Amino acid sequence: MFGITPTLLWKISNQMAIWLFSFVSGLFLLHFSIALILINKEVPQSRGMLYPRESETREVRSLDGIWNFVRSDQANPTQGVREEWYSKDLSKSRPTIPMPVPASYNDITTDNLRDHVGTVWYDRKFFAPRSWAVDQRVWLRFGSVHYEAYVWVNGQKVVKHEIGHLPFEAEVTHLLKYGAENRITVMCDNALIQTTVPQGRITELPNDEGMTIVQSYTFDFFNYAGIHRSVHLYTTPKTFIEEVVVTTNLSKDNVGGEVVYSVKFNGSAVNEADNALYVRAQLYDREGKLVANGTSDAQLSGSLQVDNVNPWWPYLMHPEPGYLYQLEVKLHASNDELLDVYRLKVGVRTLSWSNATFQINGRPVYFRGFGRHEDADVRGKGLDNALMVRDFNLLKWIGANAYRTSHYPYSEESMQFADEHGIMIVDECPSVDAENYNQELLGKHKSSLEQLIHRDRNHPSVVMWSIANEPRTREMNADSYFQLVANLTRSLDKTRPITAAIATPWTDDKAGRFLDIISFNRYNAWYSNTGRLDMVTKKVVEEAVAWNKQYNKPVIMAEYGADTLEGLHLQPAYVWSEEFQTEVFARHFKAFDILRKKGWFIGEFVWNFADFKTAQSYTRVGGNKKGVFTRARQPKASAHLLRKRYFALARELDDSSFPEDLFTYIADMGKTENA
Ligand code: BDP
Repeated sequence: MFGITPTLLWKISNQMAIWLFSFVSGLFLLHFSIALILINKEVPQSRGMLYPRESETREVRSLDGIWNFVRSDQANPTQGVREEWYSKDLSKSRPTIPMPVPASYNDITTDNLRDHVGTVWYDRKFFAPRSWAVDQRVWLRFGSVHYEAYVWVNGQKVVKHEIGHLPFEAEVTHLLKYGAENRITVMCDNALIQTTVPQGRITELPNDEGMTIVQSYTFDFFNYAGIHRSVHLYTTPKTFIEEVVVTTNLSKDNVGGEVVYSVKFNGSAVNEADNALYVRAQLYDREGKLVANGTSDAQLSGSLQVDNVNPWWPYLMHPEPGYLYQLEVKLHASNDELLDVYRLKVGVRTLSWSNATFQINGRPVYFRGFGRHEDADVRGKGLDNALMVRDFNLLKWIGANAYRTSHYPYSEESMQFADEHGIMIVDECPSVDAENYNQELLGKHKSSLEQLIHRDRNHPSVVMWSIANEPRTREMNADSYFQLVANLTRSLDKTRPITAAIATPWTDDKAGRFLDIISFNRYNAWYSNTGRLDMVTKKVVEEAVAWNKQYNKPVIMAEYGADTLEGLHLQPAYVWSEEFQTEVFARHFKAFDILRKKGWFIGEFVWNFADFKTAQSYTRVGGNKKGVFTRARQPKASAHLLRKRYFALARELDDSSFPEDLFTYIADMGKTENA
């Protein structure tokens, strides 16, 4: 057991306490207007968690595949823990069904597993080779389990992790049977309450059979759950490289590059007196040529100078975008013995920002991109390489240079892909629609950012941290809450600016002053003035100007769009039709072009890249249909329009050329066509 009574019952009572608290504090507020005092407590520091990579000192083994699966009785979510289902094969406690890993479990079966609330169980067997018993450590790592995970190996507790979309790991060296079969058991809980990130509510409601538990949430995507990303076993030497942090610099003319690294090791096998470990760092270019090397100082830090450097540039900003070097880190003992080797990709680039611009390698950036979701038919939020590669093909086809990981951290594999392809990422933590600010929520929100930054700090593609989506920033406490969240983020990474996507009207917002860049979400002609295409351009311009005036910071429109049913054509444009989405976009483009001239408007992000699933609602036909692509990743009419705009912007701002098929031949229009 994990020392606490897991999960749902505890959560429900916890939630009731919070309701009670907000009710009581609500009474107080009425009479005395006293704000809840939020205390800035330390958050736990992540350790290790380097992406698992093979090397001459490390082995990596995937545990992906078909696992056994059991859902708990919704009314009895802690039964499996009380009855110790983890102590033997799950099939001995309950009939199991096959379940793919990685995948969300919700849409796999034909019964209503989709709407299950509470705990589910997974297990599988694996073999630990005899060779692993000698002189090394074995680690068990999960790319992500949503929302909360409890893990046992051979019936022994290993690790507990809360908050989805983030990796966690634990050493299992001492728990494995080597040269024998082992069992791994995972209990996963999807319940969201007022102190989880994101928040939700659990209510008990009468149904035809008596009472049932219902999960609700305000955010607009389906609460997919399960083992969403790969599960790995990997080995390290006893004394090993635990962390590598890389930052980069460029000379003014972008000709000289610098890679600054700092390494942490871990290892009980190291002699106490032996404080003379050192690191040899070597940097290789794309062709595998060694371009710089050096030896660290005693703190295992150092820097490498790269002459005639190839900086990392975003897609279409340079003929060779996404240039990556390979950094090879070798940990040596004082007697020069090679202890451990870890390699990672490094992009050499600088970021800078002011109250009007955002620059990469000294050149101003204008973001043309998307809000997205990790979402697909059948596998839900499960990692899917085919889908990921298709999405990057579409991003490049359409000429985008950026996306926001709305509304949670995306897979590590997709971050690596973005590095390779020069796609800039606004990296968002899992806080969406935050409200009823409380101390416990603050702790978890901060922890989600700490874990995110720990995971993603070395990615050149990550150019900004988004600390929340549409938090209720007019609420009492929003200012002290976001001050603490922003301060923590800044203390963890000074090299990237901070934003949040805000939908609260600028007049009521209490968070913008803590950000470096203001992002706002607004659905003109959709949620406000539905259908009124004549009420878009002016409103967008006015709102962006107001945000800029209020905070004197660069402004991005982080969401705009319209639900569109593929194949529905209505002329003149009418809501839900392809014509309407196209027109809504065009009216926004006009506003963006007016705003671009003002000097501080730095980006446009369409909502959404593709259609995605949501909770059931009468405003959603099979999910949110604001995609420019369908859920099957085929273009709607608006995609062709957006493509023309994004390439036109790239040509105007970054001098890139048009793809040959951008314009369809219509007639011999001389210079006007494909000029
Ligand atoms: C915005 C949210 C986004 C929703 C979108 C919509 O940030 O998650 O999907 O609205 O309603 O407010 O389409």
